[in-house]
Amino acid sequence: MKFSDFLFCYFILGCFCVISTNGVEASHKVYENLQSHAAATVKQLHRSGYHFQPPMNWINGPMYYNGIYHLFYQYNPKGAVWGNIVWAHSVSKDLINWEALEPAIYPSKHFDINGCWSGSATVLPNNKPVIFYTGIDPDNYQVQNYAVPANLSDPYLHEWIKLDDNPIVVADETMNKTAFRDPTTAWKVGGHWRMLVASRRKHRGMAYLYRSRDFKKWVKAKHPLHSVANTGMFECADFFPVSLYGDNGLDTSSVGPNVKHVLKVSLDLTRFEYYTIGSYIPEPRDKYLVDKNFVDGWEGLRFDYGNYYASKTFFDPSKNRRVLWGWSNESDTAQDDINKGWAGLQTIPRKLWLDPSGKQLLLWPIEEIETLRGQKVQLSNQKLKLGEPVEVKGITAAQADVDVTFTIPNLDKAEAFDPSWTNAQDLCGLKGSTVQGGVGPFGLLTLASENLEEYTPVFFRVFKGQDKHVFLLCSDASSSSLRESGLYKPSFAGFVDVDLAAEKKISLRSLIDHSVVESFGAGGKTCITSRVYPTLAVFDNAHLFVFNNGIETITADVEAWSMGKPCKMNN
Ligand SMILES: *[C@@H]1O[C@H](CO)[C@@H](O)[C@H](O)[C@H]1NC(C)=O
Ligand SMILES: *[C@@H]1O[C@H](CO)[C@@H](O)[C@H](O)[C@H]1NC(C)=O
Ligand SMILES: *[C@H]1O[C@@H](CO)[C@H](O)[C@@H](O)[C@@H]1NC(C)=O
Repeated sequence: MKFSDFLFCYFILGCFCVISTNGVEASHKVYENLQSHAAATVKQLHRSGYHFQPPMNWINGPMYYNGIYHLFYQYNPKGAVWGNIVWAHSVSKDLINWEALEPAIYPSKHFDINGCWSGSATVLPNNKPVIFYTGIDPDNYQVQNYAVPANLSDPYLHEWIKLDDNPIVVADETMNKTAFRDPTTAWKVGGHWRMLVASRRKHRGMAYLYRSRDFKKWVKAKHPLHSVANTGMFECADFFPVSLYGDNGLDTSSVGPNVKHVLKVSLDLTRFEYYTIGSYIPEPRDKYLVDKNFVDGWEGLRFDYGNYYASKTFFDPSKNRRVLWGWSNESDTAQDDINKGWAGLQTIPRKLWLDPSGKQLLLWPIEEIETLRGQKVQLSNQKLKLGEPVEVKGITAAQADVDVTFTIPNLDKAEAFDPSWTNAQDLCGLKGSTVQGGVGPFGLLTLASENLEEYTPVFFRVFKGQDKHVFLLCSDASSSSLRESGLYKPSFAGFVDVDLAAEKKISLRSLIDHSVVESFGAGGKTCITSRVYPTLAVFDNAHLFVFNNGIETITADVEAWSMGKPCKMNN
């Protein structure tokens, strides 16, 4: 079977969450009844137009090498059988158009015979790339392996070789051999390379640190780089530097006085990711000190407060930026995925850098996505009065890029903030888009049917806190579909750290693509990805509105574009 044929065998999807939840234990939910029915055709309803949509994806190691972007992702060509997880491989020159190649890594040796799970790529200073990945061995233990390109002159690096000195890292007696995975991109300071492997010790999330002089013999450091009590298993750890000044990215080995470090972990138990920012002190012994005032645990900052997991960053030297890529799973059922013939997508890659405040990161869709912008409409100085939504007409609302700046003349009418509202998602559930407020809710009604039977609102709401205003950004799926059963419709939300005293403006950008809405509040301070499945608001019957259900009148300046399809989309 050619790879392009089995790209359409998408029935493994139900297992995705299981890989990460339970490793190889018996509790795998394998949807056996679903395994053998490939969808005859890929259903177009709800399929995204401009997002990368492989059959199944869990970012392994995005990489830039000699002018080409490589995306490796987790994929099972044979259905839901655990042992066959391979590294599928696609290449691109612009992060927009993609070409699928043969899988880069698949089970073939004793050290990965039961699976080739996530990992990372590192480009060594001699311009040679190396992949680290987790192999599942005959005992179902998780071990760390490496692979190198068979032919460095091949611009696409089709073929990868696993050398016989694998595995390079195995869990020792003090560690859990079935919870030890996802090696990071390596970095080098002084004479030593370092990398992390994610794990757990009872309920403590662990980021074990390994060091090597020659990139082959790796020795576990006496202390993990970081660990956090009561988080549960860490997965897909990512550790990278950000510049204190400006928005340029840094090579993963950068250290120095103008550099901060970020540690991100995906939490298996909550199915969310969180990050901290801190200082990395490599010598004499590696220390990562989280800056004051960061929450290190389930309530910490997130790259995205919605459907977003297993992300990885990489340094893109061609544009001097750090690029983040995350996976967004479906919010319908496994049976729906079988019927659709596909599931899961990659969010639009995001450039990532440190906010000037140092208190958080900023994320913004890579500029290349703007090349897909087509027909443009604009609404200037549009007054938004309580309960009078205004339609943004003239674009394909099911596949669009919308950028709005809201001007709030006065914050006096903001509702009082109850300090017990610590959970943004609960608060959004309580104060939905139709619950009248003082300042807000105002924002967009995306993927809306003409008469608003269905809509996915993305909106701000402002509260008066004890000593400052509190901004909430919601992306609420609860009214997204008339379909009542089998859909997960959370009211995703995050707080937005802004001070409107001076400017009185706040921006919102949403990338809308049939069943995915990716939103960026306040220039990328708070991001939320929602997956929704309208029944009426599909294709040309989807509409877009700006709205305000607060007493204070808000002004909106809207720019919106129809979005095109890339020429080459992997399949
Ligand atoms: C390596 O790749 C180059 C470029 O594609 C090709 O010309 C050459 O034949 C390849 N070498 C081998 C040994 O396959
Ligand atoms: C090791 O990890 C596995 C998978 O997460 C878990 O089921 C098991 O209980 C862990 N063992 C110990 C001793 O913590
Ligand atoms: C995506 O799917 C929803 C609905 O099934 C689950 O609730 C989430 O936990 C899941 N997210 C991840 C990261 O697996």
